[in-house]
Amino acid sequence: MEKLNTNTIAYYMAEKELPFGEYIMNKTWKDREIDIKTYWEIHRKSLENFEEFWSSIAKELEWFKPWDTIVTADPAPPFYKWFVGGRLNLSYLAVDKHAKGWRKNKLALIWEGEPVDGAGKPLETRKLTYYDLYREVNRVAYMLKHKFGIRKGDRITIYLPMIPELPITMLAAWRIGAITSVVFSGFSADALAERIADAGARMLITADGFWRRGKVVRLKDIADQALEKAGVEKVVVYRRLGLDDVKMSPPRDHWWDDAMGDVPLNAYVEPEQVESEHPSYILYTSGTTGKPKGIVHDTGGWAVHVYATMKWVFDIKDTDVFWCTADIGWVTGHSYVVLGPTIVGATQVMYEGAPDYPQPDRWWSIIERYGVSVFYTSPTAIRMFMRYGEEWVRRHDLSSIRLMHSVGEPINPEAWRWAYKNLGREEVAFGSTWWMTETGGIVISHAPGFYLVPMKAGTNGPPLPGFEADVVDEEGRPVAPGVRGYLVIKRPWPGMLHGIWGDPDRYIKTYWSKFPGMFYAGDYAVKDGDGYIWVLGRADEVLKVAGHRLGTYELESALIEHPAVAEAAVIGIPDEVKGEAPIAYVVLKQGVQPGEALAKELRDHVRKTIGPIAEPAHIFFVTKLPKTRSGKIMRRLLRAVAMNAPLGDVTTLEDEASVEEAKKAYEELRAEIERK
Ligand code: 6R9
Repeated sequence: MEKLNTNTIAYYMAEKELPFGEYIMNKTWKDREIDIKTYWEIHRKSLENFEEFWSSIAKELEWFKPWDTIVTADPAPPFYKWFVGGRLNLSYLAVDKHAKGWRKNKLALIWEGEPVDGAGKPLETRKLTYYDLYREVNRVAYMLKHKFGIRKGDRITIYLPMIPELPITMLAAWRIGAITSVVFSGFSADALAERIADAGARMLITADGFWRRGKVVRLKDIADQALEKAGVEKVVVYRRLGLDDVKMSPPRDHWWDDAMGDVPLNAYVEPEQVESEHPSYILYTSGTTGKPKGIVHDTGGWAVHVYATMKWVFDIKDTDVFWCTADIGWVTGHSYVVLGPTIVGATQVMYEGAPDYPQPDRWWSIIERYGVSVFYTSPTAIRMFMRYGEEWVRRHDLSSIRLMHSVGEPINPEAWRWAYKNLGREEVAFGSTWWMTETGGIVISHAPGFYLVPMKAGTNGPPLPGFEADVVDEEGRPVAPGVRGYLVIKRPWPGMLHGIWGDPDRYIKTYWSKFPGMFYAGDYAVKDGDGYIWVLGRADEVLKVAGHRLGTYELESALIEHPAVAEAAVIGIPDEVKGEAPIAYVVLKQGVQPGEALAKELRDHVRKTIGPIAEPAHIFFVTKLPKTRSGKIMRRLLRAVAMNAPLGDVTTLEDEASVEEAKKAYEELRAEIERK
């Protein structure tokens, strides 16, 4: 059988105008089933009464002060503000509300560390009730406010692994109106330094280290390298491992335990009643050009969006055990680990380590042990487990799962079917939720908690109620079914970004200029005859490696930094497991000799400057890169070469020999792979 991957299957269907999958419906969800025509009717009504629709949902949350205006553009579009005049607090909604009511003793968090004993049993688990969480959030808020003088609007950079202290610190920061900037613990010192400096953070919260695939990652050492380039006033270090040789620099650095030492167990910090449009977090994400963008989110709009989608998309009930496998360093973890489950008072699972450690059934054993019922994961993970084989799944009873979704990249129909059968017994509701850092929450998805339109293997489904997403052509006109176009959102939505930190012009230019009046997502998509949207992948120079967003620009900058490199071009090529893998074309400086050793050195260099996820799968040494006459690298041609596809329009190409060279390099690699 021909091996298909994420990108090609969707392109293939789009290009050949094939029917986009058959309807899939199961007995279990029969009572929620509606046909697509009925759904579009509901969707149309939600847009007709757009403001009332969203305000009726916002009313389900507790506000200290109700809003005067549902949505307005201030000073002008695209600077939208939601629930203006309203005041609320995320930490209050996430913990106080539950700790004061009947959920007080309900489990909020079941955490499992990576290490296991000889029999494969986890060595560390922690369980926190909503009352425990409430107490810890208050105590950390007390530390931030009274020990370190953190005030409303101050930025705190958080560089922590997947331990309970990560969501606790975020909720504590939001309690006092501080703005969090979480940096993925897999990122390098340079990436951390850049983010600390851009956000102007007063404080850094990190850990001594953590476990990953049986190895210790010494996080504070990496943080120290970053702090040489970007300073903060205070650093708090959580002892995750108890390493005894961690370098501490007083008076800047404090151990978490010392800082928390005399904070009373019953410390209480009044939640700051922040304005709806007050920023809650900055999250850096890759774009087409330039340094990562600090995407800013508000408080009220984001809360409403996340709350609504927890109900519609995940159908969360008090009897559920929710598990979103994403790291909190990415947006999925912000919305669906930190805020989503807590705002609805759910019990959730959080796991520190690698999915296949110590062996490929770790996740299945977690699901079995805690009875996970709603499961949110990524296509990369599913494809990895497909490779390991069904035997690993069959060792465990996964019958607790009743609903699943995937996120982060397109899911190929094979992976969808595999998961539907092997994890979901062909009984679960299962979709692929499209959204991005900029949208703050899910936008296009099946919504089994609401009504369920028939599922199809690999689709994202129709836009959720209250969201006007569409696929348009170059002129901004809706495309016909089966025609590839650009994904846009045609009106503001509650969880939308509130700009780019410190760069309003870039906000307008990146998202609102390609199609006036519409948010441009940067994705290619097609609609099928039912109006279901199938997102195909990025239309710009952004890679999705194992669901993690990386800019070609960032990888190229990292390579060019190396003294041997003159020029570099990076593209993503389809990868069976990761969706995409970066490959790099490198032009060396005069006199430098190419070779295996240098290729390895460059790969390591990228790991070091960005993080292990960014490591190029291959480095090709060439003497020139394909460029336009005006000097822009034509990555599109490199991609065509790698995909063995037609080159398309080459009239602007300056030197055809560059493409020939890329072809040759690629053919050599192919031959080498075949030899092996
Ligand atoms: C949530 C998240 C955003 C980009 C987005 C698109 C891709 C995300 C997807 C999907 C197809 C899905 N993407 N979910 N593509 N189907 N269900 O991943 O945010 O890291 O900002 O990435 O991810 O290309 O534009 P982020």
